[in-house]
Amino acid sequence: MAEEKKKKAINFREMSTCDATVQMLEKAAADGVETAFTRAAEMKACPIGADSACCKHCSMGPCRLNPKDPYSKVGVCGATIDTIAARNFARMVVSGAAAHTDHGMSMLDVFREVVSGHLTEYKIKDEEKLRSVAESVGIETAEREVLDIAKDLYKELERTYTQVEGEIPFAKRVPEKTAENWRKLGIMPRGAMRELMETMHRTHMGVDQDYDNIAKQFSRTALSDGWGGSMVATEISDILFGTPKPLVAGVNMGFLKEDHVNVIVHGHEPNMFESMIDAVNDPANIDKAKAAGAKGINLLGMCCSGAEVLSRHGVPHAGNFMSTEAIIATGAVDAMGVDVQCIKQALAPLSECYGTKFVTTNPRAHIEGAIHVELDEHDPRKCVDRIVDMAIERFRSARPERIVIPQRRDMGIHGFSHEYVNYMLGGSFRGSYVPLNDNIINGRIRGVAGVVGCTNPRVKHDYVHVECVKELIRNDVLVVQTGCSQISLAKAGLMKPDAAVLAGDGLREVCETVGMPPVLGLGSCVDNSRILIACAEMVKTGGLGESIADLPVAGAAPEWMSEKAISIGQYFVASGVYTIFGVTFPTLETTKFHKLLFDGLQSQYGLGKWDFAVDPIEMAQKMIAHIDERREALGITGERERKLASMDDRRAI
Ligand code: XCC
Repeated sequence: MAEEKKKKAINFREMSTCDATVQMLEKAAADGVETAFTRAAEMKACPIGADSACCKHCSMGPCRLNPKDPYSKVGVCGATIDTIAARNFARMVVSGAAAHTDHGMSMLDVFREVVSGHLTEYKIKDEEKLRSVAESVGIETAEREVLDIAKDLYKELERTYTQVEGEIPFAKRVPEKTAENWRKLGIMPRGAMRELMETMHRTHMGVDQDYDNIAKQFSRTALSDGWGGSMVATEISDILFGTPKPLVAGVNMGFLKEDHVNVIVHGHEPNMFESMIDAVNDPANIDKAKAAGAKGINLLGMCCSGAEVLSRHGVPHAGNFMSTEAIIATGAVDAMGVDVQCIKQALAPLSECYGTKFVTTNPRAHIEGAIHVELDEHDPRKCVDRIVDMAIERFRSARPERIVIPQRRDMGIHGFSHEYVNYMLGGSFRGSYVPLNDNIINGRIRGVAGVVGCTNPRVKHDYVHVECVKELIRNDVLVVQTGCSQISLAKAGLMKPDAAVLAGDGLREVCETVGMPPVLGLGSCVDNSRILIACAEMVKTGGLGESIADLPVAGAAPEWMSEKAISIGQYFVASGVYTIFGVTFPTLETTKFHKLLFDGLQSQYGLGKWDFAVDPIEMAQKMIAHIDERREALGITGERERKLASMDDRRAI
């Protein structure tokens, strides 16, 4: 019988460099359960789809063009390969941007309810941040009550979504020359709802059929994510739950505890997690766990939810996107509560195999086979306490006979923010980006790279992230990180100050002087907005050009998989950043649309540009080449100083 046909043995060592993940994938295979790794090995990616040579926007098709000779055919309506690929790309941007902006909108919903006094479970935790965000969008804060400022801020930030005409509030943070260029090109975003709607309209059959014009609109849409929805998500989360400050925290599966009730939170929005922290620390719940025979309740995060609370509270992180199934395969997870985004549907049947209580909590994300307990922000404890109860019950009565917890615990420093970079390099009295810019100008730091994004079973898990970052720091490039990439590097030990020994002489000197790691984790994927703000600060500080496009910076998503990554990539490109992706790229190299993304956006429009490489060293070298090109254009290629900065030198800066 087909099902009984022996499947080819898979060598998981070739699929991941994460020891704990490999160990658990082997266990899952021995237990007879599938994972995304085994499914990817058995299912080839569709070649037509991978090249974006297929259009299914109407029922005259779906139309398949020939990727080997893309201009030999057009679709039934006459759509060319450039129109088809541009429309497909635009819709990836829309989906990714919608995910981030909807996340930002829910944070703003919580904020509105807090400010209006309807919601008392959450509070304004970071008043200093509230004031600084309000000031950045032109709200008067001097001698005003916190609540008054918060009400004005809510009204102002709502425009990020609903504004029909005119610029979104955080456009005020964009360096003037960059913003001027957007206005000239017609890509300064209006409210996200309008941009998302217009892009969906334009990509309907028979509307916008000029790839160049479509590219302008998806750039505007992506900008409404980066400088809009994502930025609101980050800033409101900081105001409500606190701006992260560096702290020592751990990642990996070794933080599961066999003698505790283990609860995992997975997804993206921080509010459910914040309430879960209260629930697992509630003495009543701890007593219940003890009565069931456990020593206590152990809470861990996964994916971006995990990155949020790793940064803010030092809650251990169990693993990134490609480890989520492996973590269930330990058998040690009593309950997993999930909200939105990056939750593999396979987690539901897999949880059933191991008796894990798999609980969806968000009205936007039900999963067949999961238990649904909806979270109402007005009474969040009702939902999270129920998850804890289910976890305790599973601990008491339904744990599998064999639990295996890989003994890997990787400590590092997490919780950097653009505010902290200010303080860290400038000191508490002279907080500024001057020292960062100065170290870039004098060449100790060659440039800054954002290495971010997902993991993907089509490439060796964690490997591309880690090797790319190692090559960058070896060449004096300071690396900032978010999302699952940050977890890959944390597992490799690069979030420790000791990792400075792997850096080039110049970067090492700066790291050792300040006591910082060469790789700085900034949080979850919406926190890529922190990187945008840092870029804007670098421009405003001076000495590195007048627009973001002038900066010696580059971005990469070495193992990307989600549409959110495409939106992030596009908002970095549209902001002026050279951005390189790995795995695969949804265009055909020989097409005009590809040339626009990989060259024209920069050469014709003064934005950034896309690039692609699968090999991590090639990827890093391409980023370094771009950084060097920018350094040359800025006239800062001169000999690098190798002098160790004394405290006097630092004070003098
Ligand atoms: Fe998802 Fe955000 Fe990608 Fe990780 S990095 S796989 S998008 S969890 Ni955001």
